[in-house]
Amino acid sequence: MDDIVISKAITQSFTDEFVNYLDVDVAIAGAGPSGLTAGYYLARKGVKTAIYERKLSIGGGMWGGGMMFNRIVVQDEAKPILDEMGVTTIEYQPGYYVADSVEAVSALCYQCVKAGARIFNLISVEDVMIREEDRVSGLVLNWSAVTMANLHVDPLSIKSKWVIDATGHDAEVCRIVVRKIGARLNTSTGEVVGEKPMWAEHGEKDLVAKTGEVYPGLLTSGMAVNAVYGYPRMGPIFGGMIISGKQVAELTVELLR
Ligand code: 48F
Repeated sequence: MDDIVISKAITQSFTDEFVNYLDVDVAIAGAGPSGLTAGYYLARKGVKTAIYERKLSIGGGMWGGGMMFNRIVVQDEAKPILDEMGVTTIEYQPGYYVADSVEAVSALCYQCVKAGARIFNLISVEDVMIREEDRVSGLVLNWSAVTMANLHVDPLSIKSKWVIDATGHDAEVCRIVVRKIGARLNTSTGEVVGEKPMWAEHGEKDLVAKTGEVYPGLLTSGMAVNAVYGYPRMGPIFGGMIISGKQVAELTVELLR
């Protein structure tokens, strides 16, 4: 057993892959349920997709279910997606399906990676690349450990035809675009409006209605949509998140054509 071979295998294979993904079709910020679903459907269409996740674990807010009861609820429209991913659901009442959040996250992650999307965890999106007359054209990345330790270390950049902000409640990429270049987003104020109090029915509908392009080169999916447009949060119903992920993938495939 050669320790150096083990070290080489890890560093070389990671570096090869990272270099290969410096120029992608789609870069997704955030590996929560919407980012993972988007990655799965994009990769299934042969789109070169990289997902960058700040944390060690992927899955975002899905692990914890509702208030740490590790169950999620989805509605009729989302059930076929969970079926396709191989997640077991139980109909609790007509139109309300319960799933184990641990199984759901694991399945989304596995299917996303097996479909061909690459997930780079422990990497934070800290800035965007703006080119071609104010179009978002890539992401600026750093190790999350660098950010957490407040080290003065410069980041690296990746180029992307389209960027998807799937960073959840914080809508971080959209906020960066507004802050850094004073961009006007496709929202009522031109800025990130901020999410409104919990209202599952409206939150879910608004999310699906507004998933899409919010600025040239930049799309939003999942909870980031509600944060950007000023729509209600929806709590532990997760159907809208995965529907939004599928929808943003389909839209991006069209845009790439
Ligand atoms: O928050 P998150 O799960 O977003 P989502 O996919 O789903 C929202 C639900 O979990 C829940 C909800 C359901 O009703 O309201 O909140 O829209 O996943 C977002 C992921 O993005 C990562 C973050 O760690 C999380 O895993 N993230 C956030 N900012 C960055 C980031 C960043 N700057 N760089 C990289 N990853």
